[in-house]
Amino acid sequence: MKQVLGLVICLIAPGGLALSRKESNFFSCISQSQSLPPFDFVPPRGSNEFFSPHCQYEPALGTLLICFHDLTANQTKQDQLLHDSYGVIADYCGRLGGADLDIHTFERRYQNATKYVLSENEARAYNLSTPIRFPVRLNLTTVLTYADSFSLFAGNFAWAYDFSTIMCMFWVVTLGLIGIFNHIKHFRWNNKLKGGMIDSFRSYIALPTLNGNHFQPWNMFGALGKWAPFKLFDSLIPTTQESIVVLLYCIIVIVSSSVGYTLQDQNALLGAKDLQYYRYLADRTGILAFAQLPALFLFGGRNNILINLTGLQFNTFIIFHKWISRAMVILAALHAYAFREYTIIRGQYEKVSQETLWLFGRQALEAGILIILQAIYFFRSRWYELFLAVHIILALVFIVGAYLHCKSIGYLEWTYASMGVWALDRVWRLMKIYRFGTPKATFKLHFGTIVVSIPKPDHWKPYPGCFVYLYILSPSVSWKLWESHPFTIYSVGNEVRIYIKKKDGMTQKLYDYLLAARESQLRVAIEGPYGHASSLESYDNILLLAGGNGVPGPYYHCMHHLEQAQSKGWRKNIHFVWISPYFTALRWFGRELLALQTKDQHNYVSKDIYLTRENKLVQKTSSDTRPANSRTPLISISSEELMARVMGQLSEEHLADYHIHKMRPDVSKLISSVLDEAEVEGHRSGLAIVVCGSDILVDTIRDVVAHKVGTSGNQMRIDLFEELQVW
Ligand SMILES: Cc1cc2nc3c(=O)[nH]c(=O)nc-3n(C[C@H](O)[C@H](O)[C@H](O)COP(=O)(O)OP(=O)(O)OC[C@H]3O[C@@H](n4cnc5c(N)ncnc54)[C@H](O)[C@@H]3O)c2cc1C
Ligand SMILES: NC(=O)c1ccc[n+]([C@@H]2O[C@H](COP(=O)([O-])OP(=O)(O)OC[C@H]3O[C@@H](n4cnc5c(N)ncnc54)[C@H](OP(=O)(O)O)[C@@H]3O)[C@@H](O)[C@H]2O)c1
Ligand SMILES: *[C@@H]1O[C@H](CO)[C@@H](O)[C@H](O)[C@H]1NC(C)=O
Ligand SMILES: *[C@@H]1O[C@H](CO)[C@@H](O)[C@H](O)[C@H]1NC(C)=O
Ligand SMILES: *[C@@H]1O[C@H](CO)[C@@H](O)[C@H](O)[C@H]1NC(C)=O
Ligand SMILES: *[C@@H]1O[C@H](CO)[C@@H](O)[C@H](O)[C@H]1NC(C)=O
Ligand SMILES: CC(=O)N[C@H]1CO[C@H](CO)[C@@H](O)[C@@H]1O
Repeated sequence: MKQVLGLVICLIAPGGLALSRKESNFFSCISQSQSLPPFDFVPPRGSNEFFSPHCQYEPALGTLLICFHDLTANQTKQDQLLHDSYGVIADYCGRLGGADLDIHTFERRYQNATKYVLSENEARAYNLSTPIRFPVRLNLTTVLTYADSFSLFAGNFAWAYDFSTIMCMFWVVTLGLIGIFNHIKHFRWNNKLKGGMIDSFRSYIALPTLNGNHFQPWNMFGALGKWAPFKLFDSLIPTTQESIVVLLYCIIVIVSSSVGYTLQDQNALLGAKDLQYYRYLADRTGILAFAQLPALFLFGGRNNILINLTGLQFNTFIIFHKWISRAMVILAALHAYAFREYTIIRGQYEKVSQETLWLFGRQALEAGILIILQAIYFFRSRWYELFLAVHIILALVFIVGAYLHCKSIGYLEWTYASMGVWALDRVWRLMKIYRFGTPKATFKLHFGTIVVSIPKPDHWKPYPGCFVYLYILSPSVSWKLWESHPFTIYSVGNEVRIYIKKKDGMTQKLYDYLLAARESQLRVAIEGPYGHASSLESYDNILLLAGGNGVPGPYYHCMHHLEQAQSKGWRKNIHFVWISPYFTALRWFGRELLALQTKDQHNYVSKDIYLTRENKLVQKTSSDTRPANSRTPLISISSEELMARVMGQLSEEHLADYHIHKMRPDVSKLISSVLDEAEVEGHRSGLAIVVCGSDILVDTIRDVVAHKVGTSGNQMRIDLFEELQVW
């Protein structure tokens, strides 16, 4: 009896068949039938010893049919239940039992079997030398104890599926709610959503960073983090709202994998308590791990439809992607651990651990653990391209391993969904590249910044705040032609401009190349546009805050809204503020600054430039205290002409309409003054703040805005649109 049970378990054990309650009758009857002396049937070589007699030998099949009838007798929907059980036999016999059975013959076969039937006691009187040649009516009491065990066993799978559904609903509901509030920003009555509870919620939950760090890496060891081994613990911290979503998700994962286990003293199917426990845990965590896959792959893609639907940034989804991956790997590790213990107790470890199914599962888990380790901020921020390549290769190893692990036992829908989502993202990316084409772009080194001008096809529609991935298809710069880097664009006329600040990777190579060549025509591919078209139309006041090289996005908004205002006759307050260290650090953007000045004849936009480190320089060189906003008549000529004339020597005189402050601005005061001005001018319907700049600046502004929302009482609604992204 024990050995026979062992056989059942061994067959359904390694991967954990998806047992549903439908299959309960089938497994109960077949298990009980296995405890009889053997039937007069020798399974053909290589066939499944467990299923093939019941599929190929008439008396054994008859035994099952009689058992089904007995189990379903007196039940209201007997026909339906019988039909389900017949379906299960036909299915298993087709897949594993080596016989294609027609369920329409089952009723006739049952009738025939009843003519020859033996009682169980009679059958037990047989022994090995005289095998059973007739159908047997199994003892219903014992069959029902199996049914009990199976229903617990199958019930565990049902719990796992229910929790998977709950997790899916969790994402739908949270992201849906966030999405609704983001989309309301398109409408003017968004600006009525303020005061009391709403402000407190936004001030303490929706807006602020968790600990002052969001885009700046944070180290849990504080100051120690500067030293080598501690540097490994640098990490990016989600905002408060994102942290809450992540926390809720983790709670759901923990609850899903820990409740709903019913252990019996002795389970007919699994045996003792510890065996039941390990087996249930293994099945549950295995399915839950698989259930994470679609969201994991969806959230990691550039063309995630949810980015569009929720209005959340790609980097928010990357945060969720990271946490889902961690949960998934932990669940998979628990699954592996529990199965290992289970097979060890059953004494099958040596055998089972050599099966391909086990080996592929192991491969997937190892790939998963490696991904988590190689993706830490330390590696990602230093060797992004290497990180990405290794990440993709390991993800492939992982998903193929997961697929093969489950190939013979089911659950493939999760892996198909994941691979589908991934493939779709790739196809979408190729389509985006194809739509832009691969034009030749002009690369120019302009005061230390690389300015790229790319002719744009007419049908390609950029929008303020969007970014693209730039591929440089020129082996002389880099042979890694597949490398793509995200850059914010500014588009004017039929040209797309990108301004690249030199870092240490591809941008460094490009910089070195241009140092020699100065100006160069290189073929590029552009993948985009990506990012949101921030809906600033519904706000009366717009504050565009840029820091350093982050200026193209806010500037694009500025030009766009200036055009809109001029053509539609809007009255709005638009403030363009650029914070930069030195005046010389403005020169690379001189052409654009002048273009704004020329376009904005009536000073519709208030234009401020803060030079945070200029003062020290100025004190050393001159005592130039000319009032910043004295107008120079240079304005009348076109910016292109002016550009040609002042190239290389852009000075404060040329920027007559800009207020140039040689100080570090207090962002809080800056926002207050914008609010006060709006109050005075009667533009009370909302303030949109668009920020892009260095990580410290953006984090500071986030917290300042959160504070303002909480303390500015019944003043107007303030919304923050961050354009910086770090992942
Ligand atoms: C949405 C967005 C818009 C951006 N817009 C601009 C812009 O207009 N002008 C500008 O100068 N910079 C911009 N950046 C930053 C720019 O993408 C990086 O500076 C550039 O990719 C660095 O390339 P590198 O090989 O020289 O980097 P490295 O010196 O190798 O790395 C520098 C930093 O950039 C990160 N990084 C590198 N490659 C990528 C990548 N493919 N995707 C995401 N992060 C990466 C690294 O993690 C590291 O933190 C933007 C970034 C994002 C995410
Ligand atoms: N969408 C995107 O993700 C995106 C888009 C474009 C660019 N970028 C990246 O963003 C970065 C741009 O930053 P950068 O390095 O060019 O900037 P930067 O030169 O360091 O300039 C930032 C300026 O902001 C000031 N500043 C910082 N914190 C401040 C605060 N709390 N209050 C007031 N002023 C503050 C600094 O003043 P001090 O001198 O006093 O420190 C400095 O003048 C680049 O790395 C670029 O690649 C990203
Ligand atoms: C009827 O059942 C007996 C015993 O199981 C079997 O030997 C015989 O082949 C069956 N006949 C038909 C027509 O299925
Ligand atoms: C069905 O009813 C018959 C007679 O009422 C009874 O003998 C039999 O045990 C019942 N079967 C089940 C499975 O309850
Ligand atoms: C097996 O059964 C046969 C007849 O049914 C009987 O003669 C024999 O002794 C039995 N053998 C054993 C080991 O019980
Ligand atoms: C079925 O088995 C139980 C215990 O295993 C026993 O008490 C009962 O008498 C059996 N019934 C028949 C019909 O053999
Ligand atoms: C929020 C957002 O970006 N919505 C966009 C989703 O995609 C459609 C069609 O591409 C756009 O029209 C929406 O603006």
